[in-house]
Amino acid sequence: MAMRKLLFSMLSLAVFAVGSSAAEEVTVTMAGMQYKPATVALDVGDTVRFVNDGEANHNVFVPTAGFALDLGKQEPGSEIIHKLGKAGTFEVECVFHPQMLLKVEVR
Ligand SMILES: [Cu+2]
Repeated sequence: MAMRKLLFSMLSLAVFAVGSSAAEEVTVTMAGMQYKPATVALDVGDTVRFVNDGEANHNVFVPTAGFALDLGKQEPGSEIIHKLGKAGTFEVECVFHPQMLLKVEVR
């Protein structure tokens, strides 16, 4: 009887997980002097997890008007989670490495 009750609880959880519209999270890594992936498309309320898995300091800097952002120096081994607040397209740069570019499209 207890087993049956447990099974029912697990099924309820599974249905809940599928039915809920949980926010999505995409991981962007910074090793090799580049953001990977170089383009992400997400919805308002979703999050981007910036992971510095390289050996240099990196940064998340957004120069795009209306989306200006500077998350400061991000050291190797650290991560920053950023929530996307509004729709639009903006570019992310690293102030230390001008060749690092990431395009973020928020729907
Ligand atoms: Cu960098």
